[in-house]
Amino acid sequence: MSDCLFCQIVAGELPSDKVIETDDVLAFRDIRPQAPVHVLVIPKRHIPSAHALTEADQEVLVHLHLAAQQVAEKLGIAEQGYRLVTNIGFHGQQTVPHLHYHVLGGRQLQWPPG
Ligand code: DGP
Repeated sequence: MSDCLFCQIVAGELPSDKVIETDDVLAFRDIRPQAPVHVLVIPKRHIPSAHALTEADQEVLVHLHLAAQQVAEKLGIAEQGYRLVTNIGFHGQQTVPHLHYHVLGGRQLQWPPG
């Protein structure tokens, strides 16, 4: 078993509330939602963070981004708007070291973040 939480979710070793699944990407609801819609979109292949992406990852990055758009459409937040966030490292408060977009919406979000 992988010691990466999100790799375990991809492998089906841990349950998740799936929203979208393709060959390359999985989207599932965040266990601690910060908005009425809070979905995590991850590549199935382990990439530690957005900062670890390289030119060789162009295809997966496109798939990840398009899946985030599809989540927003599917859950009805695209028209009113939403936020895509990817936290990186310690100061970015990344807690799971597997690249993920947060798709947040369904209420008026605030800016700037804390
Ligand atoms: P971040 O802090 O940016 O690395 O975001 C990690 C998110 O992952 C955080 O919002 C909570 C969520 N999370 C942590 N463990 C689980 C889990 O087991 N299942 C699900 N669905 N989400 C999780």
